[in-house]
Amino acid sequence: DSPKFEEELLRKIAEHPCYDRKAQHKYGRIHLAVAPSCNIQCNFCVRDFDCVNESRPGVTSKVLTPQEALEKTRQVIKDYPFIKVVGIAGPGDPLANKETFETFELIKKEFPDLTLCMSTNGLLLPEKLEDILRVGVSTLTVTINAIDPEIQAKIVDHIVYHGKIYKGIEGAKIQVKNQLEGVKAAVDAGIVVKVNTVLIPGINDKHVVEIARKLNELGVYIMNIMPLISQGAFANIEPPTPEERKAAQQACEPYVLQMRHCRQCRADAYGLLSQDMSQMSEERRKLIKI
Ligand code: CLF
Ligand code: SF4
Repeated sequence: DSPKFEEELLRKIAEHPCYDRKAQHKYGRIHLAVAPSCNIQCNFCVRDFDCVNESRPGVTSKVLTPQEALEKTRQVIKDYPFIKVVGIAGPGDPLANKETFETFELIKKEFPDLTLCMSTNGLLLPEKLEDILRVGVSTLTVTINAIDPEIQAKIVDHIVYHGKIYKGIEGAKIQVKNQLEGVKAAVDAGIVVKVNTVLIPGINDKHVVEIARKLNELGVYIMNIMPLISQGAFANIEPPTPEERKAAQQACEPYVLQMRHCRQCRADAYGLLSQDMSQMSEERRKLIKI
């Protein structure tokens, strides 16, 4: 680890609206919705919509090709030069879509100074880490809702891994193992890792501190505890109250830095976190041709 590399990473954190609370009002991000497929089935997910591991409920982002994504980035960066981060966060799992890597390659070639960011369920993280590093991703989010496979099995119905379906505990064991190994390898390779945890009352609410302790051990930079979105198989579970979420964050804080300003963005959001420009008027969209 050269001092120059460290310095560069610190700059990236300071300019990342999700990783640094102070950066959220100054710097923005653009999400490129190039990744429609997913390889797992979370019980709180309805796949007509964006991945809710890093997203807002009930929205469907239009999927772009890598070339369209590059074009959109050009247009948006021209109008919003304060955007410093290009993220791929769905609408499915970025690692389950080869377009994710094609897109990052195109962006890196044209915009070498932008920070490349990605959010994943982590199932394919160990085997894709080399590609992630090759295309230049430096900030990575992994959604970890449990480190105990018994609990994870209640949250994810099944996974599709190397062409085979694994249900319940069998799938949970594979996913948890890959997530933890993948996070460790990513941290060791110099990627700044964030973990998103969906707080699900009665399922993992008593388990989050155990997750936080593990994240500390693995060298995770920041943890984002998000409230459950009650839909799909979990439609009947009440989401946590703001007080319950706050208590969970407080309990985890001694182990890992807490993110408290998440906006649960769409897979095609852009601008400052506080102003989601993807919801701007049609006229404005046409004006800047996106
Ligand atoms: Fe996007 Fe996520 Fe990167 Fe940020 S969002 S891929 S880390 S650039 Fe940020 Fe949005 Fe919350 Fe995500 S506010 S949903 S944490
Ligand atoms: Fe849905 Fe995201 Fe879970 Fe895939 S990883 S099932 S897209 S919430």
